[in-house]
Amino acid sequence: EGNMPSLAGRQIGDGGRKIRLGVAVVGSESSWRNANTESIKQAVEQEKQIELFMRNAEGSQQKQIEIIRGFIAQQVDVITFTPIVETGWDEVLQEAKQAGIPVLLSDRKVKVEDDSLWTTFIGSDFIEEGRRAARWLVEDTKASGKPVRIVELQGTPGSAPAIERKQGFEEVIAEHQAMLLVDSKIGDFTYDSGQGLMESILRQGIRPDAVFAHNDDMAFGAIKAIEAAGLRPGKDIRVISVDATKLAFQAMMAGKLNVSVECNPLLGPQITKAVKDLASGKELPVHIITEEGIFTQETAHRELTTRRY
Ligand code: GYE
Repeated sequence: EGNMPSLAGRQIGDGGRKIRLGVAVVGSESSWRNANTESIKQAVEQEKQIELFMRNAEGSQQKQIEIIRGFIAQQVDVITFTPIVETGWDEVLQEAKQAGIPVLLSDRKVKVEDDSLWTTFIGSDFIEEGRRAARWLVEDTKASGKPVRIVELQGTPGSAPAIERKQGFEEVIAEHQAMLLVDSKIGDFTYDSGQGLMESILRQGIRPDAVFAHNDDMAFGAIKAIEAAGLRPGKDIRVISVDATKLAFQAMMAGKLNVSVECNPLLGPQITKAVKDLASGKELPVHIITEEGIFTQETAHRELTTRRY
């Protein structure tokens, strides 16, 4: 930990100039993402101590690397970014470290040789989210005693949430003989990818008992495709997703989505707190993990009124 960049003694924050925070968001692929970006903006707006430089990588790792390089050249005090994929960050994070700029990972993790290249990860436990999705399905189907044929719609290849949701889901279904993953397709967390993948699955004549989509938007696309094929989503084919956005609650209340595992996008306040702690020389924990639940059609009603995203 000793070689971590430190802001102490730079005369920023309390009593000094503002803390310059560079944020490189990953894109605008889903409603979860839009809520996450908005949360960061709003949290910083409420902080008189922090000045925000926010840029959107629009789904491109190359662009995100360029944005981070721009922040380094601009000499921001802290960099926060959501790595679109896990790998390929060693070089640019080395550059940030050499410039003495601490890096906070927001929402998604990285795999790098040297973990001292980043300071703190703030976000969810994606493996647990995958397990929760699978556990629900095991519970919901166990009375039937029949095999459960599952198709999976994966998020952006190489991204932490796609890798880890798959891992957690598979870990649980492996313990149950009746659970059969008959197909797993690669999408990108968008509505369109969910729709297109589900269409092609159904066109091949596959009629699964359940679809596990790695996020709500892909599940909504899949729901559309299931309906277009004359089947009833939520009944003929169970639909399971992750995120639990407002639209997911509406889909659950309409009976089309069976369950959504919560993934909280409202990370802004934790990020601004971490930035202020850094500026005042406090040591940050390596992981700041969000607490989350799971919502079904039975509990959707209660939550819908209070959901902000
Ligand atoms: O589940 C999905 C988004 O990284 C947790 O990215 C995030 C995921 C989220 O596009 O909707």
